[in-house]
Amino acid sequence: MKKLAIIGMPMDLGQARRGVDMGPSAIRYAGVNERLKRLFDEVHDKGDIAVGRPEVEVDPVSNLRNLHLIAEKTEMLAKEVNQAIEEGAFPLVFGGDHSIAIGTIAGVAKHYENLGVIWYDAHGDLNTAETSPTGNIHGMPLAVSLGMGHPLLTNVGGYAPKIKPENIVIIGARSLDEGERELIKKIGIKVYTMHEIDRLGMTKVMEETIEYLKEKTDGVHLSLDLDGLDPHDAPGVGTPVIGGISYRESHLAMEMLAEAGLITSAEFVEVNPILDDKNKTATVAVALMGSLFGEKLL
Ligand code: B3U
Ligand code: MN
Ligand code: MN
Repeated sequence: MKKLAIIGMPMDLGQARRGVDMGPSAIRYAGVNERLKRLFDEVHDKGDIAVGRPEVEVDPVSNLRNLHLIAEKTEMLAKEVNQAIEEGAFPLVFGGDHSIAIGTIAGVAKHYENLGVIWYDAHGDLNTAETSPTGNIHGMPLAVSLGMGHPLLTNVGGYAPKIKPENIVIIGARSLDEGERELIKKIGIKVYTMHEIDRLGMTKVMEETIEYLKEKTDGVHLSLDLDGLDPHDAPGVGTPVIGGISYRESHLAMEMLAEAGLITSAEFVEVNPILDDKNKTATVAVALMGSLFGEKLL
């Protein structure tokens, strides 16, 4: 019995551009339910987490914009994700900016001894208040999940850390801050930047990623930031970075993950329909979900 639980997280508090809170609506508009119903025995769309319309925090904690709100709302998401897993469903979360991953991973990681994470992104999202050039928490969720950052964030879900550096693979990086580069080297995170993707090809990158995670993890979360793709293919994102992963390479990556049967939870984030071109980015996200869950061309 293959069950899917869809959870929308309409939150834009992790960065400064409004509109990414409409991501879950845009993804549903692009036909996600109909598409995934063919691939699961049961699809339960649980609707959206009640983020509401909170005023952005007037008194920001130093270099952590909307800290309290994000801690509170990601805690709600963590509970919902946890419940979906307890019900025996595969949790699929729609963002929202990438700060939502703090909640998704908090809900997932306690179900595994060694959760693997594939972070498909132009960015490392490994900043802390000390290293962040912007104070935007969407640039911090991977560090937070490793137990680094403000305790209000690292303790979402009631435990920390959620994941270990050796169980992480970053794919598509091309915009890393100085502190992130240092951290990657210091704690030993596997990273396939665009250089390796160009050099090895996506087939080899995914073969190596699957091999690397297969043995040592008992579940793998896919956190896919649409800005990992090239802005030509996914223009509706808040911080586009040229020179990214193509639509075709991304399909191949998802198909190889489907074949490997490796992924146990997923989130698709940073879809901003206000910045998009006729809902192209949400449509791309839904197509990639099709491949991730085993859709075949023939
Ligand atoms: N690394 C920068 C920029 C950034 C991170 N994530 C996104 N943009 N989407 C930061 O603000 O931490
Ligand atoms: Mn990101
Ligand atoms: Mn990004």
